[in-house]
Amino acid sequence: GAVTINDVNNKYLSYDEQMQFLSSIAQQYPNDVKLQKIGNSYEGRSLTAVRIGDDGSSKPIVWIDAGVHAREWISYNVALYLVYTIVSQPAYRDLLNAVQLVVVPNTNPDGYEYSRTNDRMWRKTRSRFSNGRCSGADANRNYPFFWGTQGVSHSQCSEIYCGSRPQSEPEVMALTNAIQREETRIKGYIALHSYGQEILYPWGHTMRTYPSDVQDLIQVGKAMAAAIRAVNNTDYNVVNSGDGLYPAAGASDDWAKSRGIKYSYTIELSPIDDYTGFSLPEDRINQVCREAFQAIQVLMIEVRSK
Ligand code: ING
Ligand code: ZN
Repeated sequence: GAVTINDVNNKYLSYDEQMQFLSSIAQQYPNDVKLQKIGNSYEGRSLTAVRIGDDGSSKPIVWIDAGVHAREWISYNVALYLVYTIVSQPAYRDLLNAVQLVVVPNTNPDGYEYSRTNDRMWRKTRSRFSNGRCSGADANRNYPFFWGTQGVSHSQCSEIYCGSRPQSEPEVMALTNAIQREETRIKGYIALHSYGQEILYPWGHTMRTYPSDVQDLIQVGKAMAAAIRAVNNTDYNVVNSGDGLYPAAGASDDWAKSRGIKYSYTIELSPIDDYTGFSLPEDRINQVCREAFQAIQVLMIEVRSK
């Protein structure tokens, strides 16, 4: 049968089911939701951007993408929940009139399907390189900003292989092209990952180096964390990704920030650090979705007033 919000709230979905859900939402809310194909994955799956509240005007945009790392399953559900909730609840009408949202719910469909069917802990894309022994690159090390410098590997078999060159991955090429087409309007960017319950801000390519407006990033990051805490007392830490986690060059949020997108973050969703890790039980999906939704709403409100 049809894929419903009930499914999104209660189970992990295949790529095809995710796309079915988006099609049904686009059919149900034709004035609010437009599906835009921004490219193909290495294996030829469509990369879909969901444009919400795109009325052809020059409203500020908040851009959300999810699941660049295949095993971080909760991120896909959070993105789908966001699409559904923002268009189906009248309370968000005003916000959508002022701010456009673009959501790419699955930025690595090949890796995700591989994680579902072959290797639950798969992280990378599934591209093949010439003379390659191993498949895939870490798409979050493949963005063209300080590419290949720190916290990466140049070995094809590594989990953090940065690719043969910047944007070697078709998924990264598609995302950077799509963002650059409208980058002057994009005021907020969040890459959804898991896990760790952290709101990470740039720069991540090295340690103890921050954008000049880092205080603004921290302030809005803390407002997002407070909104999450208000739901069920869940704690998200606001930290610099280079200092708090580890330096890693070629990540999407660093690149977005380098393009002038002021509020650029990576959110590490739940769990925090328990034994479930990437395999968050399905009965916890809904709460994580509701929490992340509140954080994204904070960012939308912030850019609206800018
Ligand atoms: N974490 C991110 C990673 O790509 C990160 C952390 C984000 C590092 C941004 C640097 C910059 O390793 C996960 N869980 O993937
Ligand atoms: Zn990740």
